[in-house]
Amino acid sequence: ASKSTLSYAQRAARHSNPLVKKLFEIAERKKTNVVLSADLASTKELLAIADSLGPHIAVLKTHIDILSDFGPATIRGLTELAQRHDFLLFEDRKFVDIGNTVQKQYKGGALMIHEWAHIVNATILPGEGIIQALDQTIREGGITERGVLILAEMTSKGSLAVGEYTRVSVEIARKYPQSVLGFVSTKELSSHSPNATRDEDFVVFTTGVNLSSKGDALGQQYQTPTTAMAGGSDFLIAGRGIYGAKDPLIAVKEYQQAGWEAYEQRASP
Ligand code: BMP
Repeated sequence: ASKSTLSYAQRAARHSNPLVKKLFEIAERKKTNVVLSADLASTKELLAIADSLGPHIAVLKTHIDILSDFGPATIRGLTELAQRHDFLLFEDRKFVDIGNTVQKQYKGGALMIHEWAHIVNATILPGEGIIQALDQTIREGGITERGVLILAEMTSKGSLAVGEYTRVSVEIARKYPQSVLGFVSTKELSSHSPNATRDEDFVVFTTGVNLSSKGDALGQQYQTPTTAMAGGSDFLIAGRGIYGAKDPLIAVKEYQQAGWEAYEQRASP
């Protein structure tokens, strides 16, 4: 069976990566495939929205460098809320550098990303070394449940993350099954590729999801939860559509319901 016709529970049961298993189990348990892109500017606002919307999301995505007051209280708060509300933390850091530099940015530095973020992302623009570097830190870093998503496409107008770049993203992902969980992309990429193996199951996270807008004034381009899920997405990343709504709690429930219905439609036998 193609992975997109399987349920999250079935995929959890047969996946070999413990973090992907956990992610699918959370989705199944909470009946949500929503990833909240919590692009807020203070720790207080970030933790408040994580606390109130936490029960409705599978993953909280951060841009931790947007915060004006990042510190130990941010890490403590996020970690505590992730446990309490049963979601994972994804730092949208988009690493792009030589492997040696990226290891330093990931493992230590001001942001301590490896310490608190279950998931990070990276682009293969620098070549395979960047993924090799992150994989090494994940395998040898002494913390379990850490993984990478390769940024295989982008939603902004004129994006150059297309064609050969996207194809090689998938090829590199196949070489690091212990740490590469899947992709950030607008649609399913891997199972159509000629080198796909029968058992591989990459997770697709899709940004640029919005129920009511087509885009913004700076090149962002949106699709709906329904089209994203129909295209093979597994997790829907929404930011302003949720936190920018008049009532974010009502909004997150709408995205949860739309995403879950589209998933059930796809996974039903
Ligand atoms: P919004 O739903 O408010 O447009 O936010 C989208 C989020 O996803 C932002 O955090 C942005 O940085 C991120 N993102 C994106 O929009 N397109 C991509 O191709 C990759 C991203 O990480």
